[in-house]
Parts: sequence; structure tokens; C-alpha cells
Amino acid sequence: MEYVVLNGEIIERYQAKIDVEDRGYQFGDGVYEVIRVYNGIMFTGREHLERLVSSAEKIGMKLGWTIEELESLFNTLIKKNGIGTGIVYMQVTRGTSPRNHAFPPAGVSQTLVAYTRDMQRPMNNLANGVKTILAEDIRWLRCDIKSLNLLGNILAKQKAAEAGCYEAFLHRGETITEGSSSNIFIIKDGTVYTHPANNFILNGITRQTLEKLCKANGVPFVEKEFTTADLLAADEIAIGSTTSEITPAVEVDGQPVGNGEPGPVTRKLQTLFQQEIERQCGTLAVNS
Ligand code: DCS
Repeated sequence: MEYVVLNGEIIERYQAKIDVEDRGYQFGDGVYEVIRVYNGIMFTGREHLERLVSSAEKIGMKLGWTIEELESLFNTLIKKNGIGTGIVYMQVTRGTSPRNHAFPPAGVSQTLVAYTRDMQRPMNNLANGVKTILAEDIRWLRCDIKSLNLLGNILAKQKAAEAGCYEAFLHRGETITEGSSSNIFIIKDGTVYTHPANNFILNGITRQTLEKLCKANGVPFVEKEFTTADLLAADEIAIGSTTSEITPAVEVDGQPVGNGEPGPVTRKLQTLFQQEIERQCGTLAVNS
């Protein structure tokens, strides 16, 4: 039996019905989060839920559930679905109302949906790294909002998939912003560089966690714009996201990154990150 959250309730998946005029379905008018689960425990759960609240506020929605209510609902869902290693996906839309671009009248309640999925850690990618391409960043100017509207991201990811690659690195003009579903870190002479947290990127929870870990462990970490040329000349490149953790990028547009193997700083970041997972969620099994 698979359970999902619909509004405040946990019900069987087949019983969950969304109206055809839900604004998430018609406009992508809502926000979402993906939280990693290790050993049945949400990793950086608070930070994700706080970002959900903040994404909602940025589009003029005051969430109809408190962080504590959401935490408790998702913990119950994880337990009921028997998730050990996986994810919780959640989205909140502006609700169901006759189609009209302007916000629905007061009193229309938001739609909250959440489900879990078993998802092993990407052990092969973590060990060997992944291939990537460059793609133009054609998204809107509020990439700091984790909006359901992902067309710009989808088109870039599809381009990567068609090239047999894992991720597309997006550039606005010459500036690298982020990946289609990740943040990007380049390493040059032992320093980690990443795009500043402004409206051009999503301030990833993985990114924020990594920044804290670097600062606490004496790894130089600098928030600064860098160009496609800097990226191609980097010693190492790492991708950071909830599902990818810290994944080495070993190729960009067919060119090897450094010597084409995951580098020592990336390995150090992976170790620090895994230690943080284990601190929050307990020891990880070797292959999951
Ligand atoms: N940038 C974009 C555009 C993203 O979509 C994501 C995560 C990130 C950065 C990294 O953020 P987190 O570290 O908080 O995950 N995207 C989520 C997604 O859509 N699937 O998995 C993660």
C-alpha cells in the first residue's frame, strides 16, 4: 500500500484526486521541495521546509500549514511507506479556482500534495563522476524561488540527456549560474567557488550545508561569479543537490575536467558531506 499526503491528510495514493482547474496543473502556480531521507530520517528537513515557506511568501502565498505540521505529516508518511533511503516530494499550489491569471478570491484553500519514493544514493556517480554540457540559461529572473514552473530547467536537462550527459551547466551570457537541477562548484588552486545566492540561482540546501562544512573545516569557499572560461579551466568541478549529494563532474562538452578523474578537493567535500548525513541520520550502509 502506498500512501500520499493530500492537504492535511494521509490517504492511499489511488484515492488522491486533484481538480483539473488546480492552479498547479494549469499555471504551475505553486512551490515545491525535495527532501532526502536516510535511515528513515529527513536530512536537513527544517532547512527545506523553511525554504518552502519562503518560496511561498515570495509568490504571495502564506502557507496554510506550519513547519511543525508539515514535519509531522511527512514523518508519518515516511514511516507508513516504509522508506529507508529515498525522498519526500511535496508541492503546494494556490488551489482550485476557475481559470484566471489573477490570484483566486480569498477563501480558496491551497492544495498540498506529498509523496515518498525509494531512492538509493547514486553510488556509481559519486565514485566515478558524471559528464555534463553547457546550455544557455533561458529561465526567468526569480530562480531563487523553488517554483513549479520548470520549463527552462526541463529543456536544459533534456539537452543533456540527449547528449548522454547527466547535467547541463547553465550560463547567462558568459556567467555560469547553476545546473538545471543543481548548484555548481568549481575548484581552482584549492578554493571552492560558487555563484552568489541571488535571484539568478536557487540557494540549494546542499550548497548551504557545504558552505558551512567548508567554513568549519578550513576549506576556502568563495561566493563569486565565474565564467564559462573559468569553468573549463577549473581543476575540479562538483555538482550539489539533494538527490546528487556532491557529485564530481569529470567532463564538460566532451572536454575532460582536470585530468578527467574526480579530484582531491571534491573527495574531501564528499567526505565532509557524508559525515554530516551520518551526524543527522545515523550510519549509512556501504552501498545504499
Ligand atoms: N538549483 C536548481 C535549479 C535545483 O532544481 C536544485 C534542486 C538545486 C539547485 C539544489 O538544491 P538542493 O540542494 O536544495 O536540492 N532540485 C531538486 C529537484 O528538483 N530534484 O531534486 C532536487
